[in-house]
Amino acid sequence: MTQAVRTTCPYCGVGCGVLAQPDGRLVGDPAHPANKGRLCVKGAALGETLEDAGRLLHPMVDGARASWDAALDRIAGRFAETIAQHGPDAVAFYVSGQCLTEDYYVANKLMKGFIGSGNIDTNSRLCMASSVAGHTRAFGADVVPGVYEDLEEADLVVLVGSNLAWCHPVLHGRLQAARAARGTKLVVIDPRGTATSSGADLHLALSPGSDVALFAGLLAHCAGIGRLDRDWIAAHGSGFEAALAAARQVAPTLERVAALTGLDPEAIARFYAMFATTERTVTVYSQGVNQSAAGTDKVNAILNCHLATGRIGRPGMGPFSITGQPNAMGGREVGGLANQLAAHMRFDMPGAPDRVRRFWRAPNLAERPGLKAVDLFDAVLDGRVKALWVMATNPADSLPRAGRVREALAACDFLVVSDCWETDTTRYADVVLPAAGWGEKSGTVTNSERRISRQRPFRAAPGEAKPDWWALAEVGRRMGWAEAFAWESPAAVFREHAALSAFENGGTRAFDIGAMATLSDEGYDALAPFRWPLRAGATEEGDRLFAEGGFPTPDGRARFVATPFRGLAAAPGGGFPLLLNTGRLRDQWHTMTRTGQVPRLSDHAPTPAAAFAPADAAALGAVEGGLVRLATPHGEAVLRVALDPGQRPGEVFVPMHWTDAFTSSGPVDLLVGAATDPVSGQPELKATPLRAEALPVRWRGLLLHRDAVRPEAPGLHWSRVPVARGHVLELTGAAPLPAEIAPLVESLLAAPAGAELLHIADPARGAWRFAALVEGRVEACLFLVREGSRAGLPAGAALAALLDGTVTEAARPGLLAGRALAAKPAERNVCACFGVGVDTLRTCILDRRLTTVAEVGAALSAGTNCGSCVPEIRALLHDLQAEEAAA
Ligand SMILES: Nc1nc2c(c(=O)[nH]1)N[C@H]1C(S)=C(S)[C@@H](COP(=O)(O)OP(=O)(O)OC[C@H]3O[C@@H](n4cnc5c(=O)[nH]c(N)nc54)[C@H](O)[C@@H]3O)O[C@H]1N2
Ligand SMILES: Nc1nc2c(c(=O)[nH]1)N[C@H]1C(S)=C(S)[C@@H](COP(=O)(O)OP(=O)(O)OC[C@H]3O[C@@H](n4cnc5c(=O)[nH]c(N)nc54)[C@H](O)[C@@H]3O)O[C@H]1N2
Ligand code: SF4
Ligand SMILES: [Mo]
Repeated sequence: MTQAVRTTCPYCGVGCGVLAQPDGRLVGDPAHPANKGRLCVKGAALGETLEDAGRLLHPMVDGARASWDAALDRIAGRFAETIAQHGPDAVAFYVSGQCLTEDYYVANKLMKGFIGSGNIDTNSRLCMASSVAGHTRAFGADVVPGVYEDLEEADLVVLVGSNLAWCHPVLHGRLQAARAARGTKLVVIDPRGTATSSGADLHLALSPGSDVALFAGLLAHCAGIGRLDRDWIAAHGSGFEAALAAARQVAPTLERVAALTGLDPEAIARFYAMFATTERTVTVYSQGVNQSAAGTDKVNAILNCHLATGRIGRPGMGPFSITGQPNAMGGREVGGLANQLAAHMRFDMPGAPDRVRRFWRAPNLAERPGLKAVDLFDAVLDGRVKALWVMATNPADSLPRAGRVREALAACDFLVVSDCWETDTTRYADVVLPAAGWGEKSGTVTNSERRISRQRPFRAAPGEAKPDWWALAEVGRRMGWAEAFAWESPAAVFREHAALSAFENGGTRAFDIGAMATLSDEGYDALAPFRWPLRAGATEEGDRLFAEGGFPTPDGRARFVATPFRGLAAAPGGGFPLLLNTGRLRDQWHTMTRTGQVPRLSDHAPTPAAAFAPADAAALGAVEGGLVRLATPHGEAVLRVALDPGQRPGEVFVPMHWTDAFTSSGPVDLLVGAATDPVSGQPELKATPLRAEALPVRWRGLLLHRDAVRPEAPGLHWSRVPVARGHVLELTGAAPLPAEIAPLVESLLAAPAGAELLHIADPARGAWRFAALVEGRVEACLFLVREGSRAGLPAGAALAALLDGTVTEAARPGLLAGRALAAKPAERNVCACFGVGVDTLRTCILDRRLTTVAEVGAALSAGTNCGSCVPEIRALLHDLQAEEAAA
C-alpha cells in the first residue's frame, strides 16, 4: 500500500471516515464530513483488531473443513430441497446492520424476489424498527429529515433514551464543542444518570417506559399556551386534532404527567418551557425510545411535537433518530426488514410489488411481509422455518430470551452462519462461512444523517474468507438464477440498487439515488461521501427535508398520530420486584468479537457488573465487587455488583456486551424478555422484571493463561480480559475453598501435560500462588486468597508481564513473589486514548490545582482526542472540588 486508503469506521452510526495510512496507522479522515479527522476510543483502537489469529479461515461443513464449492453447493441444495418440500416460507435469512449495502441488497433480492418469501429480517429489528415504523406512520417513509449540523446550530438539544457520550462519541464531541461556543442547552431524558446526563442542564430521570406521557404532555402544553405553528399544521399536516385530543387525554394536567413519569412537576414544567420557547430545538432519540413495547408510539409522540411546532427540516431543528450500527440505514434503504419490500417500497403500497417484480424480473416475488426477528426464531423453534442463514449478527447472545433462541438454533434442521470469528452462534451451525471483514471488503454504508460512504479494503482477507455479497450471489446462481445474480463486483450491485431506487420513482419516493445508477467502476472507487436523495441529474447532495412539507404520503402531508399511553409490557411484581435495564458501555462493541480482543479497551470496565442503586444494594446485603444472583421469568445468572448512585431505586442496569466467551455469567439476554411493540415488532430490551439475591464471596482469585480458558468449579464466577500474549481471568468464589485445594487448582490452572508446577502456599493467611511452566515459559499462573485475608491479589496488568520471555533458573524462586507482582494495582483507565488513569488524574488535579477540563487536557492530554472521557473528568473535578470545599 503506497497511498492512504479512505474508509469508514465499522462501529457506530456516526459513520466516521478513517484513513488507513501506508505506515499501517489508522487515523480519522480530516476530509470526512461526519468526523473531520476525529475518532473515538473504539475507532482509534481499530488497528489493534486486525490480527488474523482467531479468524475463521475456511468454510466448515458439519464440523469439517470444506471447499467453498462444497459449502455453497450444500447451502443451495438444502435451501432448494426445503423449499420444494415445505414451500418458500420454510426458509429464512437473519442479517444485520453490519452488512454493507451491497451484501444486504443481494440477500433481500434473493429472498424476496427469487426464493419468494418475506422471511428476511435483521438485527435492526432489535435496534431501529420502532423508528422505521414511526417515521413511516408520520412521514410516509422511513426518513431522517435532519443533518448533523443541526446539533451544532440548535439552541436546545433534547436527548431521549440516548447515552450519546458513550454510544455516539464523535457526534457528542461536536455537540459539546457547540455548547462551549454558543451555550446550547441540553436536556437528557433517561431513567439512569449517565456520562451524557452528567453535563446536562436538566436530567429527567423518568420512570422506564413513560416517555409517551411526557411528550403527550408537551404537545398539550404547547397547544395550551399557543406555541403551535398553526399555519404549518394547516398547510402540511393531517390528523392533528385527533392527536391533540389523545395527548390531552393522556396528559390532562402537569400533575398527571408527573404521576405517570415519576418526575417532579417543576422539572417537567422547566423542560416544557425550554422546549416551547426555543425555536431551534433538536430532539435526538435512540434505544431508550426504540427498544420498548411502546416504541413506535414514543417515536410518534416526539414527532408530533416537532410537526406541531413546524420545527422540522430547518437549520438547528428537527427530530433526529440516531442510528446504532454502521449500516443500519443502508439496510433500511434496500428493504432488508421483513415488512419492507425494496428501496423504500412496501408490500402495501399500490403498484410497488409489481414494479419490483418487473425491475428484478423476479419469478417468485414474495406476496406478503415475512416473520419479524422474535417471531422468526419462534418459528425456527417450532419447525415452521427449517433452514436459516445468519449473517453478521450473533443472535445466541443478542436476541431476548436467548436461552430459547439457542434451543431454536440447536433444533434448526439446517443452519448456515457467516461470521469473521467463532461466536456463541457459530457453534450451532451446520455450515460456517468465513466472512471477509472490515478493512478487507468493499462496499457502502449509510450513516445517521443519510450520508453514504465507501468502505474500502486496505488489507487482504485471511485464509479463504470472502465477502458476504459474493457468497449470497453464488448461492443464487447455484439455485438456478444465474442471470439475476451475475454481478462481478460490489460496484455493479450498487448501480443496480441505485437504479431500483429511481425506477418509476418520479419524486414519489424520498429514497432516490438515481444519479448513482450509471456510476463507473472508477467512479465507485473514487466515490466521496454524499447524502441522499441524489436523483438522476442532481448535482447537489441531499439536504434537510420536509421544511416545506412534501412528505412521501399520497397527499404530501405529514400524519399526526394519536399516541395513547401504555405502561411497560411487564411491570415489576409477582416475585420480581426490580426492573432490568440493559445497554452499552463506552469501550465495548456489542458481543465483543472485535473490541474484546483489545487490552486497552478492557480497562474501562474489565468485569461485567450489575449496577444497583446503593439503597437497593444495601437492602439486599450486596456490596461493591460482591456477587448477586439475578433471576427473571426467562433465565438466571450470577454477576458482580457495582454501586451506581445514578441508578434509580428499583432498577438494575447490566451491559449487553459479555458472552459465554468472556464470562461465566453469559449474555444478559438470557434474562431479557421478548414482549414486542405491536406496530414495529421491536422487543422491550430495557425493562424486564427481575429478582436479585446477594451471594457470599468466599474467595477471590486471578488466573493468567495463554489460552482463553473457560474454567468451571462449584460457585465460581469468572470474567476474562485480553492482555498481550494471553488472558487474565478475575475469579470470585461463592462456595468455600475446599480443605483439599489441589483438585480445584488443577482444574483452574488447566496446565498443559508435563508442565512444571511452582507454588507458594500460606494457608494460615489464606493465600496461595501457583505457576505452570513449560520449557521455562510461563503457561499459566493462579493466585487465590480467602475472602477477608489480609493477603492481596497482584494487579492483572502486572501479571501479564509474566508471559514475556522465559524464566531463568535464578528468577524461578522469586517468580511468584517477585517485584512485578508487588507492583501497585494498576489504576483504572479514564482516558483510553492517552492511557491516563484515575489516580494520575487525581494527583495532577490536586497538585496543580486544576479546575477545568481544558486545564486537565493541557496538563495530561486526557480528554483531548475523542472526548469520550470528558464527562468523567468533569465529574472528577467536581468531586475533588467538593471534597476540598468540605475539608
Ligand atoms: N460504545 C458503544 N457504542 C455503540 C454501540 C456499542 O455496542 N458500544 N452500539 C451501537 C448501536 S447498534 C446502538 S443501537 C446505539 C445505542 O445507543 P444508545 O441508545 O444511546 O445506548 P443504550 O445504552 O442502548 O441505551 C440508551 C439509554 O436508554 C435508557 N433507557 C432505558 N429505558 C428507557 C426509557 O424507558 N426511556 C428513556 N427515555 N430512556 C430509557 C438507558 O438507561 C440507556 O442509558 O449505540 C451504538 N454505539
Ligand atoms: N439486552 C439487550 N439486547 C440487545 C440490545 C440491548 O440494548 N439490550 N441491543 C440490540 C441492538 S440495538 C443491536 S444492534 C444488536 C447487536 O447484536 P449483534 O448483531 O448480535 O452483535 P454483534 O456482536 O455486533 O454481532 C455482529 C457479528 O457479525 C460479525 N461480523 C462483523 N463484520 C462482519 C461481516 O462483514 N460479515 C459477516 N458475515 N460477519 C461480520 C461479528 O464478528 C459479530 O459476530 O443487539 C441487540 N440486543
Ligand atoms: S464515533 Fe467512534 S465508533 Fe462511532 S463511527 Fe466514529 S470512530 Fe467509529
Ligand atoms: Mo443497534
